[in-house]
Amino acid sequence: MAAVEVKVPDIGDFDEVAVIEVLVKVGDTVKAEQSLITVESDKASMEIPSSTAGVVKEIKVDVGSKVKEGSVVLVLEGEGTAAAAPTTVAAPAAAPAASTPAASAPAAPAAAPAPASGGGLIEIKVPDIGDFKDVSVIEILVKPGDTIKEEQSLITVETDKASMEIPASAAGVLKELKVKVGDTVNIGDLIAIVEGAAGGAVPAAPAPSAPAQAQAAAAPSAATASVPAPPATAPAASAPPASHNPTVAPSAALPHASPSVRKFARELGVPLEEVKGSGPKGRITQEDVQGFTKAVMSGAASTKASAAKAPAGGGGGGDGAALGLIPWPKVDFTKFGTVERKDLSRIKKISGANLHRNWVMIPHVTNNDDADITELEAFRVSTNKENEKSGVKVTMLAFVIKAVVAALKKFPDFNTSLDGDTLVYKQYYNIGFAADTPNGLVVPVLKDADKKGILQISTEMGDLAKKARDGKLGSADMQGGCMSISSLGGIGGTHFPPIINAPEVAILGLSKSAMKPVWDGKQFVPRLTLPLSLSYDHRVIDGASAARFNTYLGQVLADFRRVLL
Ligand code: CAO
Repeated sequence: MAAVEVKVPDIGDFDEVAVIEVLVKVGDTVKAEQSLITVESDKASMEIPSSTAGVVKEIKVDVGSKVKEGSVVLVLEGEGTAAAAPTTVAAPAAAPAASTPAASAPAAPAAAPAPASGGGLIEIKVPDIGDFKDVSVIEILVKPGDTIKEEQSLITVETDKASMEIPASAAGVLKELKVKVGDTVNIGDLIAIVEGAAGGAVPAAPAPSAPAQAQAAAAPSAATASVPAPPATAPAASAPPASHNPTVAPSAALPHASPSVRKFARELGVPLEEVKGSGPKGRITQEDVQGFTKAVMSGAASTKASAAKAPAGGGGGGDGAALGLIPWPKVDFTKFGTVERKDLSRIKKISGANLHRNWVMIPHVTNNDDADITELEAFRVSTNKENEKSGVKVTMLAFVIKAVVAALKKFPDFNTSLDGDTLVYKQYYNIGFAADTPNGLVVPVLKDADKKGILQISTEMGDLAKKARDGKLGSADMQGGCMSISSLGGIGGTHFPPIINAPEVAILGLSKSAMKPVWDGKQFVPRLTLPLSLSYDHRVIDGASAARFNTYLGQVLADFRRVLL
């Protein structure tokens, strides 16, 4: 077991870069090529990988430290044979020839701007980007018709270890873009066609007096002879090149985050520019991305895109393009009569965005049933009479909340949330209820309903409903729900399919109870029936379970003694 110093490899022309993240700690077992630290200059952020496997004995840098080629990052207790590798990392001279030392001529002439068709059109191609293969285009920074300056960034590309911009080597008017977001590109691929400013090809070397390598570090050029080869930094011929290619700059327009955080955000579909960074200088950390995701999923926040795309009725803001739909019809209603325009309330915009996402993303099925509440209603009426003086009014909803808790206990799959391919089972019983307010729909959550009696539930529900109507609900009042109930019983209707309140997996809709003739085996008898509409997430709950849940719910409402069984 030899102690091995892992050093910063050749990072091109960067003198010093700041350590912005230390990704391992003493005692960690690291694999070869695992990222150890993230460093950042004003032009690139990159992760420095380990060239060898081993156990971290000592870390020689902190967040904020400045490092340069040759600085010791950490000391590893290596695994014998690989022990020599770090030395290779830090010593360009030892780098394999395949890693193209900077001093050797890049394949730049091939990437030099060349008239595409002779008439002043210049092809801009992906420059020599070292060992990178199939890098993803994550951003297009220009559009056809734009007048672009030399060295203006055209696209941003990203690997899992580095993000960088590809600039134009020639000024002119952008005639055609040859790539789009999501494409993968390689050295030599055509990015764009530019009509040269002076009607001709732009000189291949924008600053002939500057040494090629230095120039490239300052302004990597997509199509000029000044594009350098990547520095000789590969720890091994097969090593990932990400940390070794500071020859292209990261997007200034991109939020401040390391490549791995960027990748993490992209996998979750999180718009990084909407995430507030809590790291130094506002850098976005993995925890920030997780926090944002949780806030969106719980309904406490929404992304700009979802808010814009989910106006009531599906029209207006969203064009449906994301779903491959034809655009929302644009109609000049004034052609047919007088109209008045009113902006949606803030609550409507937020709830609309959430409802839209839930409707689109959750495969809903609704199971309809009727509960016989004849006896329960009689009990409710007598309870209200007895408690008249207390001022607490008990409605059917309080009993339904208790019955739902009993059903959740019997069918725990309904008290879950999906987290990727994992189901999170909750061992608490918080029930949300939709409340109609002058400004729109909100869903306060009644906490620990299993521990409360009907009178306490009725009191708390009344308080929460009042707070809702007064616009005074705090975000804590609306968080932590297990399942929601939407009661239209006080208004009317028979059955309706309520929309699940993600990340919950089921919602119960209540409609107006009515006297119905029910066959008791000998005759029809009048029974008060309460319509139950149970919408469930079919990814989590199958139809048979839903039918059992709804049936059990009806049985409990018909006779609460069932809960004791
Ligand atoms: N069948 C028949 N009558 C019912 C009933 C039912 N299922 N549920 C309630 N009622 C009666 C109540 O007993 C009460 O009668 P009285 O006035 O004679 O006492 C009356 O309807 C009004 O009840 P309520 O609405 O004040 O009380 P609640 O506990 O049933 O509901 C709340 C409280 C906050 C949920 C409700 O006021 C509300 O906002 N409902 C609308 C929810 C909603 O908008 N859902 C749709 C969401 S999706 O767009």
